[in-house]
Amino acid sequence: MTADSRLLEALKRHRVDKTPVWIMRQAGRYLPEYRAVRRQAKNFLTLCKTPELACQVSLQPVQRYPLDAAIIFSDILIIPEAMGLPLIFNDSGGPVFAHTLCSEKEIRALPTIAPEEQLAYLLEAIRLSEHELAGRIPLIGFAGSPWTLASYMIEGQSSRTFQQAQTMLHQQPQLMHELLDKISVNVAACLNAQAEAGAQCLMIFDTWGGLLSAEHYLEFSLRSIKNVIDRLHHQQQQNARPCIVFGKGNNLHLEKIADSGCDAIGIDWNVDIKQARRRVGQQLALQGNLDPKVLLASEQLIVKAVNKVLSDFGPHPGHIFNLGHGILPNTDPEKVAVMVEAVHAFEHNGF
Ligand code: 1CP
Repeated sequence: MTADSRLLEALKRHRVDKTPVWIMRQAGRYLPEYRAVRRQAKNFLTLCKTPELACQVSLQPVQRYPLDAAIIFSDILIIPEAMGLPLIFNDSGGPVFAHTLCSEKEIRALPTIAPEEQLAYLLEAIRLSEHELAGRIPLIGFAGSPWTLASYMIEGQSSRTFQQAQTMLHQQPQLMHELLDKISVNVAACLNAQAEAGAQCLMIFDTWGGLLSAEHYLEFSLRSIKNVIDRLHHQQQQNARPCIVFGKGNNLHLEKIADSGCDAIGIDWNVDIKQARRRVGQQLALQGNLDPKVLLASEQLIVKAVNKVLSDFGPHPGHIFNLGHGILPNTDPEKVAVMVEAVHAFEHNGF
């Protein structure tokens, strides 16, 4: 079986020869070759907006390791930027919006974007990467969940609690819904355009859904994710690309996420993967969930932890190995090689 079919087959819950593996944030700061290109580009957004460079860094991890997927190098915050919010990345790499959304008037005035125009650089980077990959492995396109994007647009920067966004949700829930609906339309348009440009799999990063209470998660985060997925299905019809929904802190809601129409759920390292599979495994695939900090340990401990995730999942179809969140910038690239090799070497007893 070629690596090309491995990820896509696992997403259909078909049996595969080896568990497919890729790594969230695999193109990034832990790789010296990434840091070199990043220095050359001077700033992070220029890197995202220069298709040749974005293609080059998307391919770096798959040139170094036998990974089963590439992910296009970009960022979730390019959609808010395309919606008119000027974005900068400060020296430590953190995003900052110069102007934050606060009034009803501003939210009502937010535009519907045309990805072919405002995100032309992303679509070109996908076409270039697809050309270079030449069908060897699939390319993943992605976007942030509407709630996660709204959180940054209201807060203006990263935060542990996103209090401004939470305040709007609690004081003006209707306005929050309006904002989420506007973002959902743009997220779906961006994902559909990425599929059209050649991405064979799509992923939604719901990084901050876990900050919400159970009730609010369903009403504000999952509802808008479902809105996005409905629009993907509607526009892609026969040729639908599989969609993975990753959520940090989503353990409570796996059954509900499984009903959203996605093909796989990405789980973080706090989820018990054995139980998660029992809860939803008959319905869709699971992606995850090695603690990224394990890659700071010795080689022996890494192999042991990889084997535990795989044996906990068990000899069932529908597993995509990944970390439970993005790889840490201080990870030794040699340790990543150990992890990838251990995943591919693993054999379930009796198979
Ligand atoms: O200077 C640098 O190199 C900046 C570091 C960096 C990188 C490498 C940022 C800034 N973004 C990225 C790339 C990126 N972002 C990818 C690349 C593809 C890959 O190899 O996986 C992806 C998928 C993202 C997605 C992303 N950006 C998310 C969701 C995923 C997650 O980790 O939960 C989020 C929340 C962002 C916002 C963002 N962009 C950059 C940073 C440091 C952050 C996080 C800010 C925060 O902690 O709130």
